[in-house]
Amino acid sequence: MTAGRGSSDSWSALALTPGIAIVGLGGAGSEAVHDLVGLGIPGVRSLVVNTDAKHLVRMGAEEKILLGQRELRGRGSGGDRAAVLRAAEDAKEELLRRLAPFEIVFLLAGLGGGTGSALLPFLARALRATETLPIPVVFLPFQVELEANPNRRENVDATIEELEAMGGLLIAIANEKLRRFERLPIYRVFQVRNAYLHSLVVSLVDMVENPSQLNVDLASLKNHLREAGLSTLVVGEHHISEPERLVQQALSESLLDYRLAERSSALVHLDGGSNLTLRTLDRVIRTMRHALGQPERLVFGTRVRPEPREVVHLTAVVGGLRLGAVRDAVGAPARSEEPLATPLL
Ligand SMILES: Nc1nc2c(ncn2[C@@H]2O[C@H](COP(=O)(O)OP(=O)(O)OP(=O)(O)O)[C@@H](O)[C@H]2O)c(=O)[nH]1
Ligand SMILES: [Mg+2]
Repeated sequence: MTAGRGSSDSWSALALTPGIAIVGLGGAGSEAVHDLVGLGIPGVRSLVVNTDAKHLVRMGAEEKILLGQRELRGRGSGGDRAAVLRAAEDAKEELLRRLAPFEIVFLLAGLGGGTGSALLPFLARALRATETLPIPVVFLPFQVELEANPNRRENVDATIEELEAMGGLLIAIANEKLRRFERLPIYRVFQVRNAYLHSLVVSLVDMVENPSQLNVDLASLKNHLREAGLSTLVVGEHHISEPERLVQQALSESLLDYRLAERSSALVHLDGGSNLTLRTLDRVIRTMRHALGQPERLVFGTRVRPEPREVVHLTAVVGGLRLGAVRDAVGAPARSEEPLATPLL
């Protein structure tokens, strides 16, 4: 039983309780939450946590938490992870009281600073000891940021190693991959990234929150993750006539080149119209199995809308990422001619 639920006797109240939260940690994480709120995330609670009071004030989120007021005086940590960790330990009970009532908590941070980098693994670990499923979402810094500052690189590597070792569902977005848009103003580049992240969050929320014909709910997601090792999330959308392209598109649009270990797995959900046939489903599953190197386990679900639809939406949790996959992405700058789309294998 998750703490904080069941305060009402009515079961319908339980069905309406927001079970999912997105939480921005530090500057970059908070800005991403701010953008996601702007794009609309119905039924999802938004929170930001920072050591920087001025930054916190500007953010549009339902709840805001200033951390480390005594030591850091609301001025940010300036890269001091140790100071942030001390503040987090002091506030651990309060943070868990606010976050543990949710069933899923997305934790967003840009790695390389002090606040987000320290808080993300701290909270992921603390939440894993509860019933709540934490989903870390990390932005990996641009190569130039790391070249200019070796301490930052150590900081980033340590955080990634910790997250990879924890296993579970991890969404990592390599900022270097955004170089494809290098002629756009910087704020637009981050908007493009956040729009992609928005589609990931909304797809996962939709998959577990709304009942479907072949259901993939929170319990099946948790069961799947228990065995899947380090996993990630991909989404795609394509015309119903080309199921193979739908899979390719979903796998290639990831903003990180993942490499799979020998034992891969997948949980696949298709959302389409009344014209979605078993044959289409079959083609999607076959292509997925082939692309992932014949995974050991492949669970699937579908939702069919009452009206016909030209477009099918795919959401997949891919398990069995090779350890080091995320860390390697930090070390490998993308060549500008390299497509954003890089297949999983
Ligand atoms: N501001 C901002 N930074 C981003 C964004 N995406 C990635 N980053 C990177 O996120 C990393 C961490 O920076 P911040 O989030 O500002 O750091 P912080 O967690 O607030 O930590 P301190 O300010 O050191 O306490 C940097 O390497 C940024 O380049 C974004 O959308 N906005
Ligand atoms: Mg900051």
